[in-house]
Amino acid sequence: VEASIPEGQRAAWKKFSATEFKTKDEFESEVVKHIETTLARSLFNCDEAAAYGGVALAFRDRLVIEWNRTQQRQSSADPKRVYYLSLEFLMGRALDNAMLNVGMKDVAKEGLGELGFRMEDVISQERDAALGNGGLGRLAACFLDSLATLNYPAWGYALRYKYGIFKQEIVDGYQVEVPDYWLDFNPWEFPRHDVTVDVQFYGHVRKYMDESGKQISVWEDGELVTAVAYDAPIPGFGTRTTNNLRLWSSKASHGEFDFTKFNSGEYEASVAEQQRAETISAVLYPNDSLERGKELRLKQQYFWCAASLFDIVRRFKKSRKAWKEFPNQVAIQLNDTHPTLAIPELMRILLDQEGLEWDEAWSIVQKTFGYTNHTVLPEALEKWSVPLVQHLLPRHLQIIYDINLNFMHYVERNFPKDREMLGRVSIIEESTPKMVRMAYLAVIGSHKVNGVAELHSDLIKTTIFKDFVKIYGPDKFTNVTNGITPRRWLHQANPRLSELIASKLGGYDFLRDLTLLHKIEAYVDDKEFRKEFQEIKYANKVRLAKYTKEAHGISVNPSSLFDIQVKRIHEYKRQQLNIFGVIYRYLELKDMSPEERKKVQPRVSFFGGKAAPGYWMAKTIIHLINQVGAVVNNDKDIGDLLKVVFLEDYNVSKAEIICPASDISEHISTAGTEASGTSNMKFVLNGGLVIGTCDGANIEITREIGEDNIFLFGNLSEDVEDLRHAHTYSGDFAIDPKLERVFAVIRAGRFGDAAQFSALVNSIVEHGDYYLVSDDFASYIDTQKLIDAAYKDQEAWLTKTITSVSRMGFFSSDRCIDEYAEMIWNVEPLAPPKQNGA
Ligand code: CBF
Repeated sequence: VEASIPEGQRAAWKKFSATEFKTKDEFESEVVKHIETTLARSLFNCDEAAAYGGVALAFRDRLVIEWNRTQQRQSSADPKRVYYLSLEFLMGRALDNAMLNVGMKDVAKEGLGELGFRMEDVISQERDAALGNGGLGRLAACFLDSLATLNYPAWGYALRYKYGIFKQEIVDGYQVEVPDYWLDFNPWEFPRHDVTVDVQFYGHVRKYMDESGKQISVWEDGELVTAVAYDAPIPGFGTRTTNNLRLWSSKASHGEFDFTKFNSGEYEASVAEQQRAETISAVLYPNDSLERGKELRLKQQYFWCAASLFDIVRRFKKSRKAWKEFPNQVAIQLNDTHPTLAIPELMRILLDQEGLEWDEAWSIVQKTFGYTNHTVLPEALEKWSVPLVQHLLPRHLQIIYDINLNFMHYVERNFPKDREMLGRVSIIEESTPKMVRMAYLAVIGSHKVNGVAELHSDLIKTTIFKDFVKIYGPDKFTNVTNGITPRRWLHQANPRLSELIASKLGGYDFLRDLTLLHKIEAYVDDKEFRKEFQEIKYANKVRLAKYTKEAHGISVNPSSLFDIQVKRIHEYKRQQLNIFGVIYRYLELKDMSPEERKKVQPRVSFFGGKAAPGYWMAKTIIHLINQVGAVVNNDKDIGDLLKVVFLEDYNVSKAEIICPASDISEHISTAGTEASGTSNMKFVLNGGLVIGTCDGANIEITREIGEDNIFLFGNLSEDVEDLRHAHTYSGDFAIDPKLERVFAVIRAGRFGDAAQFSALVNSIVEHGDYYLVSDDFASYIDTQKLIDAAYKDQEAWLTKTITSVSRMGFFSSDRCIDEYAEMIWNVEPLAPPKQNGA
């Protein structure tokens, strides 16, 4: 490693090199120092927010020491590295995670007590880093945690959005979006003003022949925007490896401020360029499984890909290895199609800047990239219009056309009889305007393509990528079933359960090897264990009930069955099925005599999740949920028998309170639409059961925990297309009578102005019921009845939950990362050297 301090002065450096706090007193001294100096507060004006700042900075110092060491170790060993390109990293809060991974939380808790603060209050001051929409972004965050924990040399690359996903407020039952100023105080990031990349847009391409007759392409003119790196340390658990998440922020390339314009009185123009440049990294597009092509989004994608690739190539070139070694040093994973422009960008670098021939460059590119598909929904598959790409990235469009031409030749040679195949698989869709199909480009430019659960990986091979399986053979396609990090989703979210498990397994090794959980199945009949397990669930329900009261003023009884559906609001996830089911339950309760009601299992239906701001139907579903809540929760006949709660602004830190508190959680997507789902895993790992369709990872969860421990219902994915066809063409599509009853009361205005909900109802009654709500309604209601009955037998229920937890070992994101490393990346861990006593 190159060092800037000369040999003679290193002794002094080593003597004064930063050290970690090791005792309570040292911790307190660090906290007070940071509060008094870094934050300029004192004994007399230190609130919880300042205390959070002091503690976060004290822990950050510890992190940074290991982070520097890890980066030095990786630079000198120069192993193959993984680069995870994801436009979203839904990190949540960092402090609690840092304390767990770095250790010393107990010491800190005691020290904080001495300084006059409670740890929980301080932790809750932190704002979520909400740089993601939902499952895809949270998966990326779990993967970073696992990569560091397993000592893989890995970097995450994304954008430093000034505003993360919007904050959701519910006003009169409607979702209202307000900005999330998460960067107001963020102690976890380090601006690297010396690490910048100038990214080019627009302009034109000039071609000429050099002396040797080789055609040269030069991308000229246009506009430059500077990418500035901001780094965040990602600590592993039980290891000193601390990896890096690099986020790019955009700024004008010619400085922030144009003095000439200012001096001539053009005050607004003097900062306009800066504002235009900053817009690129200003907002996270708040869409999940729904792509809307906007020029700014394409700009974001290229800006991020170009800066990241420049950085990756710069690091590779330091090793002075030959270009053919690039894929042996670099594995780039494309998290969905969002980073697909990295493929033509790497081609551009290799061809135009490094002078490689096409074939060599293309072989390097294909060996370097892997692509993860996260959805088969047609509306979520990205396409960009050719004129837009031509305008913004003229050289890339040429490269994409060349990639396509070579690919077309290949297909033509291998499938000369299947003329239509060319049109079907072409990267360019011959529409008006022509479109670039990003998923096809990602498949063609990668050596492996994976889905995220078994059913999903099978489906992509028989639907969207069917032709590509014929072209490349099945081996190019693989499956890596998603997982979650047990550090956050068990230990942090549910410390008491984690402690109980540790007490039986003789320590916390299960947090690094989740398959060890199987050993707790031996305690399924152990009275003490059962009692404590049940008490923990109850305490977690009390915690959620307290939160519900504080945040929403709604009292819920923790002895009720807690039924939870939290995730993005989307028709395919079918929150509408759930709320229609709640209405049906309400009508049945209303029909009952007081005596009959006494026999009923009380239930609280919790919902949570954001709707994309432009997705009207999803917003209507939120509105209906809130309207139903307003009626049901105030109905004296009903009392505690049924409550409906919409938990506002669902995010990662709230999920940490919500997931441990469920008895039942709902994962009820139309079969074949949810690629995997990961909250299903979080709920089961925390001792809740699932009502679900045969979709995504529900299927593998069933395989692992056993059919007796899950409540499955609904049509199967293989029948979905036929049912849809029948709705449209057979003419005898009849709405389920129970659902019809629900619609009748909605139409009668029981939950407010019926007109507000007519589009939602009509999507089922008149417009073909694409998501099969009516087809699955009866089986959903019947299954909910089974759940009520099963819950009455608390002992049997407890056995199911304990058994399920013990069988969840497969769903650790550590397992996923090892699978990616072996099947896709071909990378090895680089463990830190053992320290004394470690
Ligand atoms: O693979 C992670 C998750 O990604 C999505 O959220 C996505 O954005 N496409 C899917 O909808 C989830 O099923 C999946 O778990």
